[in-house]
Amino acid sequence: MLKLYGFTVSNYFNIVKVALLEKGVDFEIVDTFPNQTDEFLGKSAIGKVPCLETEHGFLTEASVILDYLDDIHSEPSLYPTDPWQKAKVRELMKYSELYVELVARRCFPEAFFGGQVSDETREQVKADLQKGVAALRRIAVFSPYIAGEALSYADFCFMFCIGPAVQVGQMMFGMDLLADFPEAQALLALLNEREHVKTVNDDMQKGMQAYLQAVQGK
Ligand SMILES: N[C@@H](CCC(=O)N[C@@H](CS)C(=O)NCC(=O)O)C(=O)O
Repeated sequence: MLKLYGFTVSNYFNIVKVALLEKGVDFEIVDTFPNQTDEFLGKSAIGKVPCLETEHGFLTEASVILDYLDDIHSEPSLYPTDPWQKAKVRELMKYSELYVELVARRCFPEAFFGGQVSDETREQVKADLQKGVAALRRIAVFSPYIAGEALSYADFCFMFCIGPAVQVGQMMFGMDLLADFPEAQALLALLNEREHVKTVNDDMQKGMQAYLQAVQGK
């Protein structure tokens, strides 16, 4: 059986977890915080989660895992069959990750972990976040899903990337990234109605305390 390593608060872990649930694939969760032990580096070479254990070995990087899952469990597929439409879904996934989540992540130390980031980082993140969200908006469809009429991986990537970005926007800059973005708000409301999204979000809330204790205890 597939084993998914990670922890319930990790947004990248949750993208893969919700995909497995939506696809109805049997899998087991191995609760794991990112770490640099030799044992874990033997599974995830960079020590990050998620990491998927398969009959062939270990696989890392959320989007790579998603591709693999769609290849081995193509029903239901979370990619369009049309190559162009599939590429557009992947483009949306990239934008969510590179230009929204990874930008916001630079402020995670201050927003979530009691640290501080430099004024330069703060200003850069504020500008880049707005730029990233505006860019995503230019290529998103929202009818009602982010890539069009069909649910796809891009919806889950968007949801789990914009979530922390919105939190960073509020906590660091007192700014609501989605205030003038009703299409995104409507999509998030739609996705939050899904049974498996609710499960993932409930588990995230339950795991938050343990995670914060583990991080603060370091
Ligand atoms: N590019 C990676 C990012 C994964 C990632 O950043 N995971 C976080 C948890 S949400 C992590 O393991 N962080 C620990 C670290 O950066 O060392 C992916 O797509 O899977």
